[in-house]
Parts: sequence; C-alpha cells; structure tokens
Amino acid sequence: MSEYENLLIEHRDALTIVTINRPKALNALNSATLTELGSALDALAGDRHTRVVIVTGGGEKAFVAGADITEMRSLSPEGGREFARRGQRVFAQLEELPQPVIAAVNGFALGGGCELAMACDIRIAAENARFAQPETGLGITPGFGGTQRLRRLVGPGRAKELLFTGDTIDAAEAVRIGLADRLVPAGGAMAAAVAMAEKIAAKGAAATRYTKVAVQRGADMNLAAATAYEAEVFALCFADPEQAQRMGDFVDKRPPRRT
Ligand code: DAK
Repeated sequence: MSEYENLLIEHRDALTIVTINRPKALNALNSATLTELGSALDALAGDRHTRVVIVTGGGEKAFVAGADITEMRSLSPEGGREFARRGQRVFAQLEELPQPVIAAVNGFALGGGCELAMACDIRIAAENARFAQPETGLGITPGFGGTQRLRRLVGPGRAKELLFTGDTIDAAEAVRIGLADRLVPAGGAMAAAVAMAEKIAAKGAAATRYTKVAVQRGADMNLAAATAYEAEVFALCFADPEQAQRMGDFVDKRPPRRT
C-alpha cells in the first residue's frame, strides 16, 4: 500500500512515476496533496537509483485541474500566505530536483496544474490535454509560478493573453507556442514519457544531472557567466567514473554500459 493518500509512487527500474491521484476531484491540489508531494520529492532528491522522474495525473480526464478551489475559497489572508508558501516550496523542489522530470499531461492542466507541468523539465501532451491559467476568473492571481514560468516558455505577449483571458488551449496549440514540447495521441502520454525517460536513463547519470543544472542555473546568468559555469560542470564530469568507462567503451568499440 502506498504511504500516501493522494499520490501513487511507482518505481520502474531507474524511473519513478509520481501520480497525483485524486481523480474524483480531477487531481486538484489541496494542501494535503502538496504536503505529500513535498515529502515524495524530498525522498526522490536523495534517491540515487532514480535517474528520471515522470509526473502525471490519475484517471482518464485530468493531469491536475488546479489548486483545490473548495479548500481555497475560505482561506483567510494568513491561510492564503501559508498555502502559497507551501505550494511555492514544493514547486521549487520539483524544479530543483537533480533528475530530469517529464510531465505526462494526460488531460486538464489548469491553473496550478499547468504550473505543475511548467515546473517539470519537459512536457508531453496527449491530444486531449487542455491548458489554461483561469485564476483571474476566480478573482486571484496565479501563485505557483504561472506568471513567471509561462512568460519564460511562450514569451510575454502570449503569456499575458493566456493569463488575462483565462482561455483554454488544446495540446496542439500548446505545442505550437512552446508551452508543451511533444504532442502524442490521446492515452499515449505515459508510454511516450516512459520511452523518453528510458532513453535518458541509459545515458551517464552524473552527466545528465550536471547538464540539467547547467541549463537551469545558466538561464539566470549572462552568457559569459553561464558558459563559465558550463565549463565547471564539464570539469566535474571527469571526476565521475562513468566518463572514463563510457569514453573507454567508445574507443574500444564496446556498446555503452550503464553503471
Ligand atoms: N478544485 C476542486 N475541485 C475540482 C477542481 C478544482 N480545481 N476542478 C474540478 N474539481 C471537481 C469538481 O468540483 C467535481 O467535483 P464533484 O462535483 O464531482 O464533487 C469534479 O472535480 C469533476 O469536475 P466537473 O464535474 O466540473 O467536470 P467537468 O468535466 O464538467 O469539467 C473542468 C472539468 C476541468 C472544466 C472543471 O472541473 C473546471 O473548470 N474545474 C476548475 C478548473 C480551474 O479553474 N482550475 C484552476 C483553479 S485555480 C496561489 C497558488 C496557486 C493558485 C493560486 C494562487 N498562490 C500561491 C498565491 C492556483 C490556483 C488555481 O489553480
């Protein structure tokens, strides 16, 4: 039995699949789910066996239909602050996870759900996936990074249009504007995510982690600082036994081996 009430955690060799599992509420994020997600991410951050993480939603209809509106509606300003802090901590943990994280977006990704997908490294959208930031229609601002990550992914004009209008876009449009990275048939998001994750997991584990950190950190630096940082992580690879093994395999014409 899972140690969580609202999450399923499945380890498949070097992959770990995290399923937000409240299908009756379209996987809406209540505070209990956010707390559980924080604990699961803590465990994953220290899990050397997991090379790639996949995040998805339970059931057929939704990835995550947002923060839980029934819980949010009666928040006091104090409670709102606490909810915001807890959520933002969890979303930062997700973004900072050392392993690559793939979102398998299998349905509605609205509000906090769209933000959850955006905090992942790569988004695979099934044809039936729908994306929106409907918060202003509920009289609130997005609070799990939506005003920031959306602009970085799609540019200011498109981000503001989606944020101001709350319009829902389909998976093809999400891919067209850069909000999602891959379009797959309905029902195919998990299979596509697993196939991609297996490819990633077959590469050097430390090299993959360093590559992620270089892309993430470099985004907030100027080019000179970012390429200097890139040189440092490149140097670190030569302290990792996998580099010697993988380069030796190439030179000696052996297939690459995973350590
Ligand atoms: N919260 C709670 N329950 C939800 C929910 C949500 N976000 N979305 C759906 N549900 C529940 C419905 O109430 C319904 O429950 P029962 O009536 O069966 O008990 C069940 O899930 C099935 O939903 P529907 O019956 O509505 O299903 P439909 O197929 O008819 O419609 C829908 C699907 C996704 C179009 C519709 O459910 C919908 O519009 N849902 C709300 C989507 C939404 O507005 N999401 C954004 C929520 S706002 C912040 C941090 C975070 C946020 C803001 C600030 N700070 C840190 C400052 C985030 C805000 C949001 O995410």
